[in-house]
Amino acid sequence: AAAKPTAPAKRSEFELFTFNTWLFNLDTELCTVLSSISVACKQIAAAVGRAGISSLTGVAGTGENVQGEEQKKLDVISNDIFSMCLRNCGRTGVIASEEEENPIAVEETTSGNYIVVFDPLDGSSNIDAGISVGSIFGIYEPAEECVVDMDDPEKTLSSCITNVCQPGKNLLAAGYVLYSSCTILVITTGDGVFGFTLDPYVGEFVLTHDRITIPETGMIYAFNEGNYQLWDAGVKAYIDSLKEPSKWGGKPYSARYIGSLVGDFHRTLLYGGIYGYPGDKKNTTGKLRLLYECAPMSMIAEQAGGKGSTGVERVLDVVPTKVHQRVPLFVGSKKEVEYLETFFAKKA
Ligand code: P6P
Repeated sequence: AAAKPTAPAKRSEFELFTFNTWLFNLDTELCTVLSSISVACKQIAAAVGRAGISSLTGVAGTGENVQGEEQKKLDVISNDIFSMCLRNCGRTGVIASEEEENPIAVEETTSGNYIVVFDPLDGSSNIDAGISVGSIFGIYEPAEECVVDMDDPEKTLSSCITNVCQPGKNLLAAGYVLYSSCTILVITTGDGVFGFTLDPYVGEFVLTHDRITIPETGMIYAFNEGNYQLWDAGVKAYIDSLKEPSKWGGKPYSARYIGSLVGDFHRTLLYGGIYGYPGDKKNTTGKLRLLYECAPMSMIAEQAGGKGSTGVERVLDVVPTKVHQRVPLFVGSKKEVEYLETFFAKKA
């Protein structure tokens, strides 16, 4: 049966179904966290949109982050904005950022006690060229209070994160914001996927994609083929097969890759296809991080009828052992991810 539309029929052209209206259906505590994230992303959208004007392009001069990547000015600014909004909402117990080595216990917590993991500005190497970037987040609900031993906060916080953040069990909400030709917030709380486009004149995210479903196939693949020689035989054979017209009714797959996960994933979600970042000879677990990149994107894909896989298992079944743990990621149309998995099965 067709999913029920979420937005009521418009009573007037001036009636907007905003993100805040959509939030009213949720638990108050979660609603507060998500509202604070939407405010952070509006601020980041403004900073990204004015980067060239406000001298916000270029490197921060803070050296490399925990990922070994040179921080951009906007990486630091976006991380600060995200962290401040999450602290000030009073509902987060612990926050973990791609930009911070260790998770942070939030003193301002008054209730809720959620664990929020995020990549505040993914793909920031694209900023100076004005290419799409994005923010990615996941919200986990701890089964019990995350008791932080203030004598050894770092250790207990990391164990708190890895014990609590079981993507397949208690990833309550997952989402991203794409900063591109439009600023669009895409989110799931476990009952479908919804897209809200920022109306810059009203300053609100407005529902534009009511219950997104990913197309069965898209005949588009997004892989960085510059790494081809580093990939194992199964992945090479898979990529080679996409280029054989005879296998696909006379027209091979199209390659589309902008080097920004949020942009490549969003196109895959709406047009179908597959995004892949395999492990390789240099990095056997690939580049993307489980908790705040692979798991949120996989939850969104599954909620839209697609799939998120490491090649050999469902991403949401991976039990984390480290905050910045990396896993290979293949995500998109279910049929296309399952076709890729046959090349891993063959190898096995
Ligand atoms: P490569 C950006 O650094 C990122 O984390 C993703 O947004 C993107 O898909 C990927 O890495 C690009 O990595 O190695 O192809 O430049």
